[in-house]
Amino acid sequence: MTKQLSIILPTYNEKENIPELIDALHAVLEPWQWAYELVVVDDNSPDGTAAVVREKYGDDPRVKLLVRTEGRGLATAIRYGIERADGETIVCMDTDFNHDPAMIPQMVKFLEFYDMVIGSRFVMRGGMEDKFRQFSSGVYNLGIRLLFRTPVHENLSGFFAMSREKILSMPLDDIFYGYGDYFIRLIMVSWQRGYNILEIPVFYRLRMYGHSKTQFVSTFIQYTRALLSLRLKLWQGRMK
Ligand SMILES: Nc1nc2c(ncn2[C@@H]2O[C@H](COP(=O)(O)OP(=O)(O)OP(=O)(O)O)[C@@H](O)[C@H]2O)c(=O)[nH]1
Ligand SMILES: [Mg+2]
Repeated sequence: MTKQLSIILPTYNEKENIPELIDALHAVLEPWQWAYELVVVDDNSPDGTAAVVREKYGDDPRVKLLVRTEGRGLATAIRYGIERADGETIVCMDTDFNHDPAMIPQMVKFLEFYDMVIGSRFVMRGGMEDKFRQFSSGVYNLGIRLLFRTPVHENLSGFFAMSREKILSMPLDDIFYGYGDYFIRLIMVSWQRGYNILEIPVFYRLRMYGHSKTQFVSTFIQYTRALLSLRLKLWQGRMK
């Protein structure tokens, strides 16, 4: 059944965060009376995240639990969720409270006027509680802007809203692989297509429970490789 809104929630070992996040999302979304669904895409987390969701929300028709038993990875999990979502509008977000659920109504509303709305730490009033991460992500984003000559301040958040139709019209195999670098590719293709992109300020709180899956040095190397390969593909016109 078609819905207005699907929130894609990729999880890996988020058993403490996900029930609190689902409750917080319901509290934020219920007053808007949108037909929405929360699509949890769990990669068979060893901590039993899926079992927690099943037990607590098994009877909640607004929560759709998808468990992948083969393969793991943030970008492919997000694609998997989007392809199985029923909402006309898609919002993607992290499930550890880095991304504030309270921003979602704004993102959805602004999508009436834009093709893509990005939660951005690098526009006025945006930021991070973790100041070292804020600084290093800021420098990295500056590098991305120079390399691709785009005015987008935030290429790394992974917190965004877009119509499902527009996402599915993208070259999905060329975008959705790797980790958070998929988001850079999604933005660049959107930009290249002339989509109107709006950045709204978001402030990242620290992850509530559990551990980060991002290792600073290996992520830096992976993203830099991804950037250079993307730069080459765009120059060669191999991605549209
Ligand atoms: N389904 C799925 N989700 C994942 C995978 N890796 C990470 N995630 C989720 O992706 C989101 C971002 O991961 P994080 O570990 O928070 O990465 P980060 O935000 O860069 O790092 P911290 O906030 O410092 O922990 C979280 O919601 C994770 O649960 C994965 O392999 N599969
Ligand atoms: Mg996080």
